[in-house]
Amino acid sequence: MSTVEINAEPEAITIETAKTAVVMIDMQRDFLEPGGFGESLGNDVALLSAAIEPCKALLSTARQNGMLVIHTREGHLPDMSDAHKAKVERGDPSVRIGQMGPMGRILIRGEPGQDIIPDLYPLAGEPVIDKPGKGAFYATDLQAILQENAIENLIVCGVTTEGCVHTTVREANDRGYRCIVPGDCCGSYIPEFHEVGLRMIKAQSGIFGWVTDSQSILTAITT
Ligand code: C5J
Repeated sequence: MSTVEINAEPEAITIETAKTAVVMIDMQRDFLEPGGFGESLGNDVALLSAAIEPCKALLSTARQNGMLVIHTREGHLPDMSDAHKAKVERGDPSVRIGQMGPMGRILIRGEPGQDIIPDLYPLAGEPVIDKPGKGAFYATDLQAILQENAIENLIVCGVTTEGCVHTTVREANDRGYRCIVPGDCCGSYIPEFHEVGLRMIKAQSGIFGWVTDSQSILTAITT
């Protein structure tokens, strides 16, 4: 473990790797895989899967350097007692949360489509947080896990940039965590939202955090 400086915007940031966790947000089959729920809605999943290789490289380096790696999956209990009506009752009734999709019930825990893609699958012992909301802190153990591990900084990757990544970064920022977002490790079905989402994080002297790319993090950690 070491203290490293990462090239980032709006400015470089120095972190202790021992106090930094990598958080992989919702890299789930239904969002990323051809034939999944995301694609069935007419989305181009290639816009999301471009993040897989950079995430793989980052995960590998983080693991080799003993950093804490945490994964999240958006999803609800099979009885949907944790799914607000306001979240469920939108869009075409046949493709709502809980309905049968191409890879099982949509966004229901334990269904094949709700699981993490094989390329980024958690290793034994890495925390996997099933979250009912967009943000990873809402109704989960995330904060307790971070506190137990004395974590101060988060490297936040995943999908979608403007959805669950952004909500998590905002929640983390309000709780005092420094968030570093490698843009190439994130993705959105709407490229404009990806770009603007990243700009919003680093605007106003880093109002929500720092934006960088995977190579800058790998270079900082490995040299
Ligand atoms: C994620 C969503 N993961 N937008 N979900 O961003 O519903």
